[in-house]
Amino acid sequence: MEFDTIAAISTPMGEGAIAIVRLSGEQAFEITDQLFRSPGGKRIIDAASHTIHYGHIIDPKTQEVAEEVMVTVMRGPKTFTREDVIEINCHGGLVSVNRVLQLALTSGARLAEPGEFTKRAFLNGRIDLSQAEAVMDLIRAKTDRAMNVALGQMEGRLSKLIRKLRQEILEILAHVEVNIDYPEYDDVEEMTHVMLLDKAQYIRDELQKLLQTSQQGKILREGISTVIVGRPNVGKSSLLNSLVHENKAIVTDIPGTTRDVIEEYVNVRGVPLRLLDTAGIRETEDIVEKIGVERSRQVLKEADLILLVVNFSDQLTAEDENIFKAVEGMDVIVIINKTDLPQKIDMDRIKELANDHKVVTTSLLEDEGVDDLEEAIASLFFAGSIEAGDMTYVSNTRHIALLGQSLHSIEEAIEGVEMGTPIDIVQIDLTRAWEQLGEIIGDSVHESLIDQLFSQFCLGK
Ligand SMILES: Nc1nc2c(ncn2[C@@H]2O[C@H](COP(=O)(O)OP(=O)(O)OP(=O)(O)O)[C@@H](O)[C@H]2O)c(=O)[nH]1
Ligand SMILES: [Mg+2]
Repeated sequence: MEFDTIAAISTPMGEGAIAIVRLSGEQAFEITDQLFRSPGGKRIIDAASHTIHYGHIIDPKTQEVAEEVMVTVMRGPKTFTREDVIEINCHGGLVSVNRVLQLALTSGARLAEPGEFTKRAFLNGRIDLSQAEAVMDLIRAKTDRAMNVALGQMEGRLSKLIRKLRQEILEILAHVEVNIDYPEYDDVEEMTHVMLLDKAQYIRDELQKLLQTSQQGKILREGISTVIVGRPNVGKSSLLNSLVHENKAIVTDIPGTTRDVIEEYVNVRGVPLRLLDTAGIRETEDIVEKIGVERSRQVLKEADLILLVVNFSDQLTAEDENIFKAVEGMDVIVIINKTDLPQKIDMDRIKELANDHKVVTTSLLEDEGVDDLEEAIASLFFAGSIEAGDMTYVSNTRHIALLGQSLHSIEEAIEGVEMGTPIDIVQIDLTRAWEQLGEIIGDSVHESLIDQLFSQFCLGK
């Protein structure tokens, strides 16, 4: 396919040692040649593929030097997009990188939309849709494990599995076809039914297995949304700081210190947590604190895990009890903090309130009990350890939905066969399952979906 030439800054916005302006498309080399001057007068268009060239970017109108650069030349199809690709490595700050981009744009390139480079890689057949989505996950991966999942997907592990299952469905469909075409042979029908059930059940089991990984996959990708709640001053922010091993949140002895939700990513024994420290929950007249308390209540609802902190050295209050009530039915670890101080808390009542939840005692001031807490978190989620490396995890919401749909279609087909439904009805269910799986790898996707998907990428990718 032929597309116009796109350009974007492909490195994060902000100060860095280098920043890269990337161009992709038929005119990438010509456009660069208008801007680039090498000391030896070499032209990019004559350069060998996958070579790098020193020189300057100049403004073609004024001949003023804009930036000192290294230009990487990559000829399609051996590139990310399969098109001709130029990467201009700039070393200045934001201003000069932007100037280089502007010059590329005034010389004939078009500003790339978010994800457009990856979209081209997909449209030009270099990667399939699930691989393209993995690129996005890779950029966002918060932990090593999430990175491995994304890498595995990018290498096409999921695609391979999906292709295999689709192939199996096709084989069943072929048999069904024979059955419809030659209904006079009784034994063909007999065989088709047995085979159909057999194969469909196998596919159902495989889909179920894949879906079972999706919970963990999602966790690996996004982190377990973990909310620290409790009354003011019990040590919530201290807990966040302990878990991230850094003083990220402000800790003071003034109740109501934390006013807004603080978010940090942390890896607890391989379990990725998206940790949220919240404002202590209490009745308050302070308008700012009130908003903070309201936010605490909101994030609470979306949490995968609650770390509920109470004060060992204080009596339980109605506020504590209310917080326990608010998290009923959720995954909760109760943390009794400040054990270095004299006990005032009623442990029997805590046991009643905690119910089945795990209870951990800590003194964050003296750095005690944090190990136990980490252990509790890890065992809660992975019941031991998981082998992220060797499994195909499904972590993408769109993939999970499609897998669920195709599982449903397969189940309908199985039910149909078992109930003796006419074979052409069963055929419809099977075909649907085949299409739904196809959507995961982009074999039968709508164009609007493609646009929407790629627009979620960051600019320049
Ligand atoms: N003695 C003792 N003090 C602690 C312990 N953990 C925290 N503190 C102190 O308790 C006070 C409150 O701690 P924070 O972590 O700010 O409490 P918080 O729950 O975030 O409070 P708010 O943000 O106001 O809701 C600070 O002075 C901490 O140093 C502990 O284990 N023992
Ligand atoms: Mg706090």
